[in-house]
This record gives sequence, structure tokens and C-alpha cells, in this order.
Amino acid sequence: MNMAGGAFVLPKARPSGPPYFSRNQVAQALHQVAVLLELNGANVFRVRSYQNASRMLGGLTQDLGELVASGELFELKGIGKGLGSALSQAIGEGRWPNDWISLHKDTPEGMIEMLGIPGLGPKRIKIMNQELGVDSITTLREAAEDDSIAGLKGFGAKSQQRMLDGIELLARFRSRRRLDIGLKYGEAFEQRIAKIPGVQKAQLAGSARRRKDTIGDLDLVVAVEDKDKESVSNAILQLPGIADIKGAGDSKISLILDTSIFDENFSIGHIDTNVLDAIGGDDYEQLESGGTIDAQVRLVSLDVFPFTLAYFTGSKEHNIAMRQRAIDRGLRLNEFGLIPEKDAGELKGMAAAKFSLPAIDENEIYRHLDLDWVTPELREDTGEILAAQEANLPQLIVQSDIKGALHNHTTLSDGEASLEQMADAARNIGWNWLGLADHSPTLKVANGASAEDLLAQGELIKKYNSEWANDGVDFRLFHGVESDILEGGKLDHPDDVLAKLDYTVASVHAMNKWKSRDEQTNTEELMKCIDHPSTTILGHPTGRILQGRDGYEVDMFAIIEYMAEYNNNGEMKAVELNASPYRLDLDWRLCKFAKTNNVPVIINPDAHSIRGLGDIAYGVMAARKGWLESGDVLNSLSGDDLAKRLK
Ligand code: DGT
Ligand code: CA
Ligand code: CA
Ligand code: ZN
Repeated sequence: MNMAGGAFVLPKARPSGPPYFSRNQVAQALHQVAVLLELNGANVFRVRSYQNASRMLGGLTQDLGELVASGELFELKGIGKGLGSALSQAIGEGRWPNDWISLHKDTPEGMIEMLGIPGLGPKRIKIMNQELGVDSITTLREAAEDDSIAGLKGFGAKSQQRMLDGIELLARFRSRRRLDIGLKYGEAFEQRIAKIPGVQKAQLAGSARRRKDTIGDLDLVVAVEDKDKESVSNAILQLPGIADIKGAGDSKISLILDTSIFDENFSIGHIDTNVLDAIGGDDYEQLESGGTIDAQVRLVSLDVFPFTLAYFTGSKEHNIAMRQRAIDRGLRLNEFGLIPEKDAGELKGMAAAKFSLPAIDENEIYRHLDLDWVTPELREDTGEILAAQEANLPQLIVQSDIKGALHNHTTLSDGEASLEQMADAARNIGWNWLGLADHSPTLKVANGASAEDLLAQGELIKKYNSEWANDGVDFRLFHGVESDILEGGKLDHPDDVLAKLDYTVASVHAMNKWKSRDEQTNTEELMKCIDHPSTTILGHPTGRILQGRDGYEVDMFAIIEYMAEYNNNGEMKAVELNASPYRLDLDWRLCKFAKTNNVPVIINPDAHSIRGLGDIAYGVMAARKGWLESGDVLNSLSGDDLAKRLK
């Protein structure tokens, strides 16, 4: 049911009917009414009858419209006369009963808001409301911080703490969403809009187009002729997945999207246990499946489209620098055009835009300002405008440059797939090599492998490699380990074991300890670990989990400079860009620093399954955002060249 963190509003009628509501919509409405009744202290039998009806109809296989038309609805168990006529009216006429609508309207918003807190249901909200006057998330937090909830009968300190954690999780979840989630919603929405008759173009803009690691809200720009504006707006408002409409004007629509925007049932797939814990565990999964995201749509004519797209792609900082460049040329740059001041005079907005220089695409806008087109990922005002002026923009890495990756797990530690399955999967996506780096013994929760098992894995890899070589297959496995970084920057296997491997990914996993220490201590520990001759790659260098936890304190600039010394002396020390959308660690802002310091980056999916290899796509997005070219990453090397670099 769509309630955890999601919009709590009655489903909207379909544009054409009857039936005006689907089985799922009816089940959802009944469920909401049951919850609201309970919040309002209604009698338990009444609450239960709505809950039962919701469950029963939700599981029905017959067509609800037909049941209404034939009157058979009334014969279903649990559908009395009252509920039967209410539902018949809704399905036949597209209107929910007035008392349902009033229930939604009259229940204080704060009470509904509290339903979004993971694990908190209407019954307990009602009790806290009655006993303590709690009527919103804010007053709930105050009560919990005062320790007044722990004293309530049936609550206790543990459930009080759980509420505080839930409030924090919900706030984090609502403020920004990870790139993978934002893109999923954004692309589904873009595709649905693009199919609406009259839409000439629909394109995702904003931070999603710039591939930021987290997304505040979605911004879409739609090209449409004036005569079609109204019908297109109406069609957008009727799309599935519109949980609520915040505002709908002439050329701007603000919406809340929910997971029914997806064709298939929404699922976030497999997450590592430690990552899942950091982002809230089951509560997070529940929030995500009932989640929503805000979206703003701008409708403009085709000739204005490139300007609006550029403006709403941002970033704000990039826009400001672009606008200044326009001003220097006597031009006014905004979302409507690039307008000579002398023509525009006192005119504003679209009236001034009549005089805009023409641009059929963004490229022409940049050309008018004597710049090369800047790819959206780079539009952060970190030097891209100067580079565009000097025709010196980087040739950013693309996914087809990737020939392999070095940090992946198998069933030897906590992976889901065997070595053979991982190798097949890598070959299937066109890679020429794959590195296996299972966990080391200290990491018991991840089933870290013993030295003996690790070396046996090495023998198997040798066998497969020679078979492939004999068969003329251009594919090989590299054998590594993901070693925990232990006290004093030590690695987790004896030196002679490590020396038998192709490489070592050294990673911090004891987050509590590392987070309790200061920046200098952590930085020095990492440096000691980098000093170890077997350390090849620094894995997920800060340990951050996006929307979950900050990394430990560490001076990454100093670390990268330290690694640079080794590289400059001919000893390779690479830094990982962990491609999991939960991590994207190294941060994109530091990629350029690694590049200019001559420290190679390796984009690693940290795959724990075949599907996990696909996360490489997010790593490539972050690498592009960080100005990396194919020559800056180890992933673009051939198997032979990588083997040489690892020697
Ligand atoms: P977000 O949503 O927080 O992840 O980040 P954005 O970049 O998508 O920001 P958003 O949605 O507030 O606005 C979309 C774009 O619109 C933004 O990247 C640049 C442009 N924009 C918004 N406000 C301003 C402004 O005050 N000045 C300028 N120059 N551009 C703005
Ligand atoms: Ca945005
Ligand atoms: Ca926005
Ligand atoms: Zn790890």
C-alpha cells in the first residue's frame, strides 16, 4: 500500500470510464479510509470492515467493473449495502463518497504526516495524540526527546528510539534521492510524456541530467505547440504515477510522482547487508517501495526549448557564469532565449524573447557565446567554461571504453554468483577481463575467505585462464582480494599470501572505529596501508553511504598526493571509484584531482551478483562528472596492458 512516506490521497479517476477506478485503486482507497478512521478513533469493527474489504478486493481475480455492472459486487463476502453502493458510485461515476473525501480533508495534516514514519501505525499515533497531544512529526520528536513516549503504556524506550530513528530516516529520504532512483523515476516519466500526442520533445533536465549523485527534484522540459498546450497538460495530469498535483499553470506543472509510474512493480533489488543497514534496513526498503519524488514540468514552444532545457539543466552556478558571458557580449540569457539588449530594451520575458538569436539546439547557444557545447555532467562551474572557450574540453570516458573491473565478489565470500557465473556474465557484457576480490578473513559478516581458500581460488583462475588462452578467447580473470585495513594500516593476510595475488584492494570496513577517530589519525593509517607493497587499490576510500552515513574523516587530498608520489616513482597505486549508486566513492569532485595528480582511477562495481556488474554504469556517470577520460582509468586497458601495470 502506498503510505510509507508516500502521498496519502485518494486515487484519481481515470479520464475515461466506467470503470473509473481499477481494482488496485479501490483497494488503496479502502485501506486509506480504514487508516483514517482508526486515526480518528472510530469503532474497531468499522475499521476492520474497510480493511477486510480492501484486502478482499485487492486479491480479487474477477473484473471489478463487470462485478459492479452485474450487481454481483453486493454478493461478495464483506461488502454490505453501504459499502457496495459507495463503491458502485465510485466505479460507475468516478467520484469517491463524500464522507471519504471529508475524512481526508478533516484529518489534521500532521497526523497523516506521522503515518510516513516507518513502523508507526494509526493505532499508536492515536494513543500518543490522546495521551500527549502529539499531532505532528515535530511534536512527536519533541515528546520522544523529552522521554515522554517511553513512559506510555505499551511503548517503552526501545520503541521511542525507533521512532526517532524513523523520523530521521524519513527526513533524509524526503530531502534527496540517490541518482539511480531519481533516474528511474525521471526516465519513466520522460518516456510517458514523450508518448502523449502533441508532444514534440520531452527531456529530463536538472541535477538528474547532470548526473549528480543525489537528486532533489526532477525537472522536465517539454516542447509543444501553443494549440496543444492544454491537451498535453491535461494528459500529463492524468498519467499513472501522479500521486498529487501541487500546481498546474499555463506552462508549469508541479507534481508528486509515485511508484505506479513504473510499468513493472518497483523493486530496488539486492543490496549488501552492511549498505542496507546504513540506509535504514527494512524500513528503508518499505519507504522506497511506497516512495514519491517531486517533479516540475515546463511546457514551451520548440524554438524556446533549447533555452529552457539549458536553463533548467543548470547548475545554477554554470548558468550564472553563462549569463555573465552573455552580458559581456550585450546579450541577455534566460530560459526564453539569448536576446540582444539593444532589441529587448524594456521588454521582459517572452515579449523580449521574440528578438532572441535562434538556436535549434543547445550546441548553438554555446556557439553564440564562442564556446564548445558543454556536456551536462560538467556544468558545475568548475572550469568547464574556460575549457569550452579554449576548445579544450575532455573527451569523457564512455561505457564502451570499459574492458573490465577489479573489485567483484563471488560465493567464496558474500557474493551470490560463482566464479564461473561472474566470468560468464563479464564476457556477456563484452568485457575482456574481470578481477575477483573476495573479502578477507577479518570481515566475518561478509564471510571473508581464509588464505587457503583464497589460494585455491587462484589455482582455479589459472586453470581457466590457460584454457581461454588455448582456445583463443580474449578473456581472462585477475586474482585479487579485498583486504580489510587493520590496526596500524596492516593488511589482512600474510605478505607471502598477498604476494601470490595479482592485486589487493585495501578497504576500511570497521566504520565505527574509523568514524570515532580524527582526520589526521585516519589519514596516517591509510598512508601506512598505501605503503604496503601489495596495496594496489584503495577501495571505497571514505566509506560513505549516500543518504545513509557520512564517511570517516580523512584528508583525501593528502591521500591522493601521497599516492601520486608512488605513481611518479613507477609503483602503481590506484584509487577506486566505487560504482555502487549507494556509494559513488571516490566523490566526483575528487576525480579531477586524482587525474591531475597522475593517480589512476579504477571504476569498480563492487558486484555481489551478476546484476551488480551493471552498476558500472553509475560509476561511468560519476567518472564523467569528474572529468575522467579513458586514459585516466584502468578499466580501459587491455588485459595484457593491465597485467603489465599490475606487475
Ligand atoms: P536539485 O533538484 O536540488 O537536485 O538540483 P537542480 O540543479 O535540479 O536544481 P533545481 O531543481 O532547483 O533547479 C533546476 C535548475 O534550474 C538549476 O540547476 C538551475 C536552474 N535554476 C534554478 N534556480 C535558479 C536561479 O535562481 N538562478 C539560476 N541562474 N538558475 C536557476
Ligand atoms: Ca531538480
Ligand atoms: Ca526543480
Ligand atoms: Zn568493501
